[in-house]
Amino acid sequence: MLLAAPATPHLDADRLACLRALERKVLWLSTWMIHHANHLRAHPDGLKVGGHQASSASVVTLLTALYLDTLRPEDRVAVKPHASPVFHALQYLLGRQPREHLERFRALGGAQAYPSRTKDVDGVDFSTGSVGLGVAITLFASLVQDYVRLKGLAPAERPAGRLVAVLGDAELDEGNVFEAMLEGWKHDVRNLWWIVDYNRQSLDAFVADRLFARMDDIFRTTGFRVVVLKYGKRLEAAFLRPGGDALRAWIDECSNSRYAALTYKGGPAWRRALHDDLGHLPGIRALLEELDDAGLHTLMTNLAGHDMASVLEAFRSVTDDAPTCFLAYTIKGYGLPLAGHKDNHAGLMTAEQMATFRCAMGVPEGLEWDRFAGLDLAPDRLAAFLREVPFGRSGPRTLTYEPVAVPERLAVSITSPMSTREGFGRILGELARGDTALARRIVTTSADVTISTNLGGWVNRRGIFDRRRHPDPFRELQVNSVQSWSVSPEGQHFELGIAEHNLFLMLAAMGLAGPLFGVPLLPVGTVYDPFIMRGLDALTYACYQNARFLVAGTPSGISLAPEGGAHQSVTTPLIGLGLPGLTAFEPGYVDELATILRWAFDHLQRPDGGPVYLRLSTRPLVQPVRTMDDRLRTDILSGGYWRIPPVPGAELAIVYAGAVAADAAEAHAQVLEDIPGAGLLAVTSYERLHAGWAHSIRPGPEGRTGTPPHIARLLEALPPSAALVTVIDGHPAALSWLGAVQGHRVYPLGVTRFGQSGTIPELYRACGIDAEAILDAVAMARSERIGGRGAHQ
Ligand SMILES: Cc1ncc(C[n+]2csc(CCOP(=O)(O)OP(=O)(O)O)c2C)c(N)n1
Ligand SMILES: [Mg+2]
Repeated sequence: MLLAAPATPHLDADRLACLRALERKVLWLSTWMIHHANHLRAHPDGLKVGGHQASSASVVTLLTALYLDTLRPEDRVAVKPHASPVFHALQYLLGRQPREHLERFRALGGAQAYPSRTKDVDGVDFSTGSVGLGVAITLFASLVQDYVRLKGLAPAERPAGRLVAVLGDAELDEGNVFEAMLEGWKHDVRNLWWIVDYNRQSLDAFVADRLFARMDDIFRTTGFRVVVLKYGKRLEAAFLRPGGDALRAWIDECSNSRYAALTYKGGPAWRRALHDDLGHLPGIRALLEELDDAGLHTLMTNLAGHDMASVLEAFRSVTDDAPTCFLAYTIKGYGLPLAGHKDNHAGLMTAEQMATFRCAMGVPEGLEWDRFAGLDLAPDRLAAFLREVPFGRSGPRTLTYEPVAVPERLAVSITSPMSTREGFGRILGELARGDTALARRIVTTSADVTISTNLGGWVNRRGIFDRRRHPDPFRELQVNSVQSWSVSPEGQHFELGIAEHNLFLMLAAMGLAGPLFGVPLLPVGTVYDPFIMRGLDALTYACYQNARFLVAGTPSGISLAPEGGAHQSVTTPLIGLGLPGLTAFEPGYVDELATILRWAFDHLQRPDGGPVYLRLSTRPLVQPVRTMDDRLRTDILSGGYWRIPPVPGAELAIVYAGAVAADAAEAHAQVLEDIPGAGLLAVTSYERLHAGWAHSIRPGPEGRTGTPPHIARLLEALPPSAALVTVIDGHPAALSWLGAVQGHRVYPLGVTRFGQSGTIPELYRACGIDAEAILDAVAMARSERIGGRGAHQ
């Protein structure tokens, strides 16, 4: 016996019936997909496949309402990672995901465990997986949408979309979400919907009851409208009956864990609890008598997040562009025997439970993948409904766009001595001067270090972006300053607060402007190199989604000198070397940097391109006077070149990367006195050298092309007995692998402890990367050659 849900007058009954039927199907398909992957596919390695039946069930109504009713093609969505099966089931119903991919959920080439932009075929807008990041990127993507639209860059026929995140409540434990909210508030973010699947459970635990009492304050404080979806239509109707106020108060005061435990236990447990606590009220006694156990359970679990009519009403009630947080009460595992159990996060239904569930869903054996089997509406009617779903008319979710032409060369006036950081500022300053297509598509951003990373010149010319024009009182009052930064919709620089996480999420969002909004941007971000760590998960996330951006890390290494150890980066070369998809360079000289930057602007736009990281230094170096010929250019871009090639049979080479170029050259000049033919090898990208080498030894059609990798061609100039002394202002492992290419002995110098304040000579001495340290290593290499490895000990 069920308590009837009241009709909602302005919701078309036919539409509601279709949505309810399809909601059932989405619950079935997502649960079945996980069950199939775990129980019905062969697993030779014996590993559990996993999948999240409870997390998925929790969000079925919300996602069904969203995808089959609310979303428009221009909207973009980040779906909470553990709802991947629900997302894929919906795309399957819409004809955007082939059945084989569902059958291969969590298998190679099948639907991915967590929605993936790059691996899934059914139009994932934002990858998710590391909780909190998918939420925050929607905020930055909304700012980027404003940017391209206010500049008239977006296709005219394409309306502004909503940026939507459907998130688990525990994602709000991630600090990065709040960092993003503050930044969004500062920038007056619009068109943003965050829909919280508020099941009050995380992986291990129940969300603290007290926490969410504060949550809507936090949202409102940062400019969000909060729409709470708490009780469904049945419960709302029950609250209007005699004793209804007490019933509402009872549920309101019920702790999250008690409510969940009662949900798990079902009708008899609800009856006992209500009888004990409210049985003295005649209205409640009447209710308990009227309903059987199943009806009582349905009533007591009728939260708005599972009530299609309530969800549709809430979504449709928002018609303006104010950022909105929907706090939707749900039950983890709703509709499944896992519902409410405290251990349900990784819980999987047993074969018996699944068989019972299949019967309850009316799905005949053998028709488990059928789109409509077991539903009480005719397949034709449902198919017709699905054909009309607005989101279904999206076309490909990844938009195509024309790349921007990059000139053959980037101009830079090189003075000597000069640092690569200064060179970077000058190249951008030069670009800012001209009204080229390239300059128009560059958008810069920095987390409060615009001036100190030398972006000031660019910003002086191109201005700061904001949705609104701002006056500049300093200029009006004629206060002298080298920074004259106008703030307007024409600006091309996004000024962010210090949070590096936000910087990388912004770069990720900017770097997806092409596929998301049809407008390729060339994002350039700057960050103090050591603080890459501060945003590392977001940088990884950006690379994981193949967002296209360039980030310059500067200052880097102990070469920063007086600023001290907290600001001196040590391990960033290894990040550059190791992050998949990221191409990393550490140029020593400014002409190398100009060559690399030009290449990078092109690489960012290529189908097989990717993001680029430049590790730049504040150390001024005397610049070489030379012509950049094709050979040198190619070598720089391939990762290295002989500044002084070794003579045939030379027994030693000094290999360096970045700002230690001067010390390497000084040591080399001295070495020549004893070893006349010694070589001096400049490494501009340990990452590219390593990638080329790794690729060449990889079996299969992609690798072992027969062409030796660039590093092998360079090192062929040395006999196998030669030694390499490598040096870098960073972790020595960035270069020490070079010995494995041709079997050369390696003496790797670099920084292996945290730095401190001092002068460059003092710090280079202390960390063993100055010319003297290089010469010591050379002496060791020579003695070992005579006496065999270890002879110096
Ligand atoms: C950054 C990060 N930390 C930890 C995890 C592991 N993890 C996966 S889901 C989860 C809890 C999620 O709870 P909630 O967001 O409430 O989602 P629900 O399953 O309840 O819908 C955790 C800790 C993760 N995916 N990402
Ligand atoms: Mg949760």
